[in-house]
Amino acid sequence: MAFVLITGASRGIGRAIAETFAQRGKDLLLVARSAEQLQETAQDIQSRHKVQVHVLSADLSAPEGAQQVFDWCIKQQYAVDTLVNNAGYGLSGPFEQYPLRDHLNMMQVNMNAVVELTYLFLPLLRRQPQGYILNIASSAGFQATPFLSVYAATKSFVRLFSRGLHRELRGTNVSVTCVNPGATDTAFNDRAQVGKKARDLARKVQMTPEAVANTAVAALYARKTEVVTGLINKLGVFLVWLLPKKTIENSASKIYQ
Ligand code: NJP
Repeated sequence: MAFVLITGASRGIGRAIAETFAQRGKDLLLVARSAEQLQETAQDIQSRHKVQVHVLSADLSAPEGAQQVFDWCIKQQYAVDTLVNNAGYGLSGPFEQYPLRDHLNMMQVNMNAVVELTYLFLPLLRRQPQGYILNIASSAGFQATPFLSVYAATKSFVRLFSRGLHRELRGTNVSVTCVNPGATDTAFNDRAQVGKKARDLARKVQMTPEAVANTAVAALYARKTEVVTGLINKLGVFLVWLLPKKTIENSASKIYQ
């Protein structure tokens, strides 16, 4: 049986997506940097589900990261019918606070690796009876987000890339689905160094990674173009559409400054 390949599967939303596919009996290929967390995730899933799970420790901020993932699949002769581009992170605070290298590394993981993996795996997906690509973007990708500026721009890129490719592949066996979570209870805020105000707000509205994963996998199998997870995030996206950009940007600025 063909595998589901998931990046950023060692914890958070990626791990929950792995669990959701395992519940459907799908074999898994899990990628992240932390070998230990990947092994622990694989063992946990295999202890409860009759599925194969293989793991690869790879750094997708490295220019050769995506190619390394692809070469591993080819060398091991893993057939892949589903690619989940989930690995990603943010950096909050003033743009100038971070070394340029930190921004570029994040852009490499959030955008370049997504495009590279999609490009490399698409020919393999086309060979399968059914092929799926699931890209995890963000509700932050619907507007400029001051003090999370580069992250929001990367997720806007993922949204537009996904929507464009979805249309390009219409009529083929491969579909592209973009999922936009809002605040979700993962390690995201720690890695992004999000401040107290935004964390307090997130705690009030955040979804579980399991709920996000269920929505994401259901949307993938329904071959939807794009979904926003949860009612509150849907309302947020509606307000972004409705209100003047300045109003939205001022309020985002107050949250993340
Ligand atoms: O975050 P977290 P989430 N190379 O930090 C891996 C989006 N999102 O689950 O490498 C390879 O718990 C990392 O593993 P490790 C968000 O933008 C979230 O929330 O070992 N892998 C871990 O497995 C992202 O696209 C929220 O550190 C790398 C995983 O990625 C997706 O959801 C809101 C890596 C991150 O797990 C999953 O993030 C939103 C690298 N260089 C969008 N760097 C939210 N949680 O609130 C990290 O709108 N990983």
